[in-house]
Amino acid sequence: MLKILDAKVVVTCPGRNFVTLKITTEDGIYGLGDATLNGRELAVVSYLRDHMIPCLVGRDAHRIEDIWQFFYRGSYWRGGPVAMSALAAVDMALWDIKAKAAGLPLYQLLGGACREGVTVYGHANGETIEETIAEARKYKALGYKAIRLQSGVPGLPSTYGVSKDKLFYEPADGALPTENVWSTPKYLNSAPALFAAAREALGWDVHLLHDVHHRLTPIEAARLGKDLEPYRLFWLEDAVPAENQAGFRLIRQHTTTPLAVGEIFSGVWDCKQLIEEQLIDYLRATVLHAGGITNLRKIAHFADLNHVKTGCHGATDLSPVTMAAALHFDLSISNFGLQEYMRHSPETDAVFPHAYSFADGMLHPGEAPGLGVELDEALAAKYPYKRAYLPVNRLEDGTMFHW
Ligand code: GCO
Ligand code: MG
Repeated sequence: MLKILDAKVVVTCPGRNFVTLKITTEDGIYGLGDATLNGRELAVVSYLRDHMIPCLVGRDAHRIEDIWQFFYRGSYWRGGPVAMSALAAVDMALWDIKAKAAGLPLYQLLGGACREGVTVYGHANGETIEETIAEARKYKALGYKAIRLQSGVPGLPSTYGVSKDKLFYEPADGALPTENVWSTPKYLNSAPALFAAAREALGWDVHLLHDVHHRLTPIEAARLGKDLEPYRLFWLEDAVPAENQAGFRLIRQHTTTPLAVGEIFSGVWDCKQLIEEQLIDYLRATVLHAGGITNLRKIAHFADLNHVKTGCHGATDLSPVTMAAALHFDLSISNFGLQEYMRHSPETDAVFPHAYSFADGMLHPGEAPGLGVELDEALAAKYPYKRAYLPVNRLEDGTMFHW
């Protein structure tokens, strides 16, 4: 028995908001879990503080599956991003504790390494095609084997994925939501040209990816997939909003461009049909928003049976705690595909010192016991929470649209 003595939530904003759960046991071992839900951070804080922590204290930290079931099956109102992010934070912290108690890096408890490292993709973006390609060249020079390309859409004032700061992309940019403008015809006319130019300039020995950010209908996505086929994308991400899983059938019938989806999924019920019918190639669900390592492992095993690989979300709104958890997970599963990696700012890295490191296009979680991430609480306290929203999107005629 490794009794849980206490649990607390730390909110910090070293450039952006992060919510961290720290669970401490009677033996003095503690574990960290990330509970950050971009733009809705304080809802998860309340879920943890007001509803979960009172039930955690006194339990045996070793009983991870039972605690997971207690909070999932045991709550009448279950699922959804707020509850599943809170549950993920508890789960990550418990795995951190268990691995620290065993004196092993977490991936060893998950079955050991299936590969030498975790291949990652970086983000190259620019206002113009030329700018985007110049950025992609920098990633190639750093050793990246896979690069996501996003470029400005001519005729639109701003475009998803094209940041002011090339290195540290941060979409949650306003104390109230920023309003963007979108045009599907303009986008569909410009996206294939980016990849034609990129193949010409970068060659074929680098994987190229693209994120549509949920903005097309299935038939539009089918057309884009077909237009991009000559450029052999590694994946086309979030081509349509995924609420209607059957909608992917139509895209699938028309194109061989590999499909990825799932960064906003909270669990298997968001992707059961997508996996079962093999309508996607890569599942982007994360340890954080999909209920923790315990839950994501089950989903990944189910995906493996259906020829679907993983491609965990790894944007900067997931803290280094999630990045570490993802790396241990990625290293240990058989059907790993690719991991997203957007570097955190130096301020964030200082608040969360970590054992993972990048070399030759791969990340490795390191050999520190547990997740291998610390939280510098004194430094965290110097960066108080700042309200920040993700943008919203309207069509050119003013109609509210997906962001
Ligand atoms: C990605 C994502 C992010 C999200 C962000 C929202 O592929 O990395 O689309 O950029 O927009 O994580 O919170
Ligand atoms: Mg995305």
